[in-house]
Amino acid sequence: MTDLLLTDPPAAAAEAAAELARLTGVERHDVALVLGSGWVPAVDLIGETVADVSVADLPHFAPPAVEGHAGRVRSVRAGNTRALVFLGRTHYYEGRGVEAVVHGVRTSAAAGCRTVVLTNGCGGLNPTWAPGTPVLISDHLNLTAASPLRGATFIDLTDLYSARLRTLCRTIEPDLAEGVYAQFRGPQYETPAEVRMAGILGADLVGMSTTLEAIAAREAGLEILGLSLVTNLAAGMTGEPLNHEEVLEAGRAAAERMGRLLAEVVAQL
Ligand code: 8IG
Repeated sequence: MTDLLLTDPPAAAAEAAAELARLTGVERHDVALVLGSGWVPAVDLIGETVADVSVADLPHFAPPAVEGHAGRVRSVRAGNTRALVFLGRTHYYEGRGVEAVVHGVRTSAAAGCRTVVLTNGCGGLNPTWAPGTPVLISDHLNLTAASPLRGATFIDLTDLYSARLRTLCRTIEPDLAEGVYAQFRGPQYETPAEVRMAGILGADLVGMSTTLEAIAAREAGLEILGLSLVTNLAAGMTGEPLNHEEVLEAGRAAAERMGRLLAEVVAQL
């Protein structure tokens, strides 16, 4: 495997951005949104779809692997803002390597974006957060033991999740909760003991995405907004086992609220 994605990730991102511009007819985009579990149904509220592309038609993107994740990229116009909306993402647990996980973020930066909105569905550790509760990510614990950075790239992650953008979200939804997101490798959900461990370490949310993308986004100079949708209480907090259908249902139920929030954020960037 001597794919450009592995030998020169920025060059791979530049190739993908050029093809994206060609296929969408949009030369540059302003903001990228990555819609994770539960967020995809919100896409139609963000703005007017100008173009819809399969990631399979873009250089160095992996085909989608998870049900409920569409594997498409839309160019959406919201007023004067051009948004690039990824419907689904490549997860680290798919085993395609960290370069594949962060390729969308790097492509977004190469496409001109200055801001990225990383969304996910996750488990919540706060028992007052019912399924369908949106939470602003204030900070993260990267528990994957992986990094998208190579060599001695000593990047500062203080205020990784933009305080400015969190404040903006609160002008739209004043009661938005905020919390620390822990990324586990997955794909299995946590054991109850792992959920207790995450809580002791300072996590409020547990999921399988976002932190590696946020690190790559910071390296690329993007301002980052992280938004989680609590789709289930984390393992062991109720007597019930977790299931993927519950995740999808919480997303469908919260889609309108999430869509309105994302549309307002994009409009006010
Ligand atoms: I949706 O409870 C969703 N994704 N790790 N734990 C982890 N990932 C998740 C969970 C969860 N719910």
